[in-house]
Amino acid sequence: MLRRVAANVAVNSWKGNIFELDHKLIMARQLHARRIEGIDKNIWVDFTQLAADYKVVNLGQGFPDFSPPSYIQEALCKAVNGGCSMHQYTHAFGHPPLVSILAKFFGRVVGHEIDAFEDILVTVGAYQALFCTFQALVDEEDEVIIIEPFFDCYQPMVKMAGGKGVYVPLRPRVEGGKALTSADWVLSSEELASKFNPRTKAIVINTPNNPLGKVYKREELQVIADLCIKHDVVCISDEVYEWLTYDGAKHVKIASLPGMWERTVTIGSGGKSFSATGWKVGWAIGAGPIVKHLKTVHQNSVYHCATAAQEAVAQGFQREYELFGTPESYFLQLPEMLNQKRKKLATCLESVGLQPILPEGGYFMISDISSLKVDLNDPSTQDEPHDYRFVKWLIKEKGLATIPVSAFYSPEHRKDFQNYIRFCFVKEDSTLNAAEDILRKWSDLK
Ligand code: IK2
Repeated sequence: MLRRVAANVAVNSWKGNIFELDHKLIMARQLHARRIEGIDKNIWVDFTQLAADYKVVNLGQGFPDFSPPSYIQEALCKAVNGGCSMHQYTHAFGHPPLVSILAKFFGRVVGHEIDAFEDILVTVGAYQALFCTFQALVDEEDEVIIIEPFFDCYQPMVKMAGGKGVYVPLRPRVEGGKALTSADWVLSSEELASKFNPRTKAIVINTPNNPLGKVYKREELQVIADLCIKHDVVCISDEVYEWLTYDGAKHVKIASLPGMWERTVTIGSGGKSFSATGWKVGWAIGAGPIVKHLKTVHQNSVYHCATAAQEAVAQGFQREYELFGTPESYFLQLPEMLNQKRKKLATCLESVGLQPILPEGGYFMISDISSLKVDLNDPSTQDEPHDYRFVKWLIKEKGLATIPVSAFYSPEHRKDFQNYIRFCFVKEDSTLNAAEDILRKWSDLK
């Protein structure tokens, strides 16, 4: 190869056209690895850019546009001013104060003793915890069952690990009318059971779910747990919104069900826990014999996460440990505050004819857009799913950013779910009011 390049460079230098040649050579050889084929599009990259270009009211990406609680900001400042060690590497698999308090805190929640140094890996956000999990556990040809709709990165991450995603959709139960809450979206136990086979290595669940807001009931989790145990399958449980449940819905950790601790990796996020998504501190918790493989990926890729941010999250959990179950706990205050915002957005959407599916948990609310008659005449988007076209139109023409829900489906099921868009309600009331103004003006014109 090198010799060929050298020869060609010589010829083209003589022609005085070396730059053109370099370009052609690169094109002649497939540069990218096959494992990244078909996953170059990313909803967050594309739609966040579009929202920024059009300076919109942003109910798109899931981040609060209000500050984290003051005590956690102070904890970060204290950490940053805390001397040399806060600015240097800490323990590769998690800053000792953080893994210690996570072990204590979640040991109490899950009802199982957790070893701070064996059973926990601290990562760059929940995102990297997911990446380490798939890389560590999924082999070429392994199948991974993914329940739809799903946080979009599961599919490319399974592909990059060489595995095959096998998809099972939650379906709206529409007897006697439309599904009104996320609890009306259910799994068929038979359909789920039919997806398990000897190649199945893992199943991914997300509760509370992004984008739907479904909070799995204990009975629903038991069906999944029974299948995992029967088929000797690992459960990857993404629980980044675990504190955010509404109207009496209760978050249950699948790792707490009998026989599941040994086969579950639970993923969490300091960013979502403390409304500080930019800090990117996450974790994977599970039995040591599983987590040690995640550590292998971590030590050979990222190795370590920012010390000061880990220290601040540790302080936050220490405080929550002491206040757990009391009115001062942020993990109680945050869902109370978000519940008001959830109701505000639902009322607004209903009043303009956008029937929302009321979420039982999480940051998001989805809404059916099939009844809206909009002239989507932008030729540049004509090959895209309906919800993508609609969201682009809403950004460009009305100045409101949301996210198309078909992005949370596999390519094979995407076409069946292109009539919903997702709103993030974890926003200042002024942002929600601005969105309401846009929707009202538009509905008055219709
Ligand atoms: N898992 C789920 C289910 C998430 O929703 C997220 C964050 N997603 O937020 C973007 C959006 O949907 O608008 C993550 C994992 C990643 O969390 P972290 O920020 O801790 O990496």
